[in-house]
Amino acid sequence: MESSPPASQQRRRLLLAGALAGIGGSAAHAATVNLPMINGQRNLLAFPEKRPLIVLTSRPPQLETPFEIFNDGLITPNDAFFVRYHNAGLPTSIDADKHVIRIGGNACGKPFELTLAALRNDYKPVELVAVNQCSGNGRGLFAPRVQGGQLANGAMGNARWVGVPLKDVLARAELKNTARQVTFDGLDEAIRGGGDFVKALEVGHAMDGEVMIAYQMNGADIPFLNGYPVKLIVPGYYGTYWVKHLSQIEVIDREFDGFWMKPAYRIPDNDCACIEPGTAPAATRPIGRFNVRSFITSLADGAQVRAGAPLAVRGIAFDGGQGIREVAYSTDGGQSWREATLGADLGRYSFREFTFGFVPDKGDHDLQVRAWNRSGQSQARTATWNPSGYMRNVVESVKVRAV
Ligand SMILES: Nc1nc2c(c(=O)[nH]1)N[C@H]1C(S)=C(S)[C@@H](COP(=O)(O)O)O[C@H]1N2
Ligand SMILES: [Mo]
Repeated sequence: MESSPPASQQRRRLLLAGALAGIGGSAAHAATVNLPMINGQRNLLAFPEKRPLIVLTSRPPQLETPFEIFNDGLITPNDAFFVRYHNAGLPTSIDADKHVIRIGGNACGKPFELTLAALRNDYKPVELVAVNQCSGNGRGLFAPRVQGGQLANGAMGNARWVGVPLKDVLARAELKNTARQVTFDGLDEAIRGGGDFVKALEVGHAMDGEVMIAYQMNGADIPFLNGYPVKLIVPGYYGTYWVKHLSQIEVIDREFDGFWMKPAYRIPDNDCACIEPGTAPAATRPIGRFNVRSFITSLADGAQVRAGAPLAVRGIAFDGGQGIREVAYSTDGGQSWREATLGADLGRYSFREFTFGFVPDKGDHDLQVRAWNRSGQSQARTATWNPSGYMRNVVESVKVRAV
């Protein structure tokens, strides 16, 4: 008698091809949302393992999380987590039992192949709650507008990652003392233009003990579109470094200058990472850590509330890894500020909840929140600008009407 493969194996072999092919056809009947920007109308569609999300492009899938989901809890559910790919040549089927990460490069003394089984069995796992955020989160809100995916603020999410410190894996690779950078490549490929998506970290960063090869997200396998079966986690750093379907790691003796490190994903090399619109930066550097951000999640811009009744407001704040120290709120468009109450601390890379309450008088109210991290960094009071639409962190405004 023929036996079917064990359940674990079936579960770990995911097929995407058919599912992705079917998606275009249903777009005509899709529900839509209007993001707060000109040309902001988007379809909501359910891709494999995902609930209906905001579609920026369908090939490759680029999906944004509807903002109200951030009010459901501090952890972003796997089926609601945003998706970003650069190249249309993404894998449609991955057998995790056969997946290997090849480790080599000209500054690697002992190249080897790491299977998923070895990753799970031969190393001590670590767990970390960390935000992943696209460099271009909020790009569609830039003024003047810039080229690139016109995202509102839903290209971010917070998850509990389980995996192995990259440091422990690299310890077995016997790095040569010429080692300068480590590069990361995934299974997806370029179909045309742009080139294969490969990213690099300084060797000291790669060895800091925090950068992790994750195989679990919120207690489950990583969803296919978020990098199944393994993904690089670079806590506090923009999502561009969080390489999905990780399949190759190279330790090299030079600075890597592939397209996705140079000229892509670079910011003006100054304190604000910003320039005057229409000018060009004198010098650039690779994008790095998140700046400080905070958002009201319990009220949408334009919401109606009850005049004279206590209103409980809730939101989230995060930064690049110092941790949030304080969140202030204003109910009068930023003229006066009070301190909000911080919620549970899930770690310095996580979303941090805050709450405040007030009793709105009849009329219009401009609600704003502004966070500080533990080294005193905060948010821009007026939006800064850069040509790629990266690192938006202006104090956002939520206007409500009390009736
Ligand atoms: N293999 C691969 N990994 C990738 C990318 C990609 O195009 N290919 N895009 C990066 C970018 S720019 C972002 S913002 C994050 C998004 O992660 P997510 O799709 O899991 O939300 O993936 C990163 N990792
Ligand atoms: Mo990104």
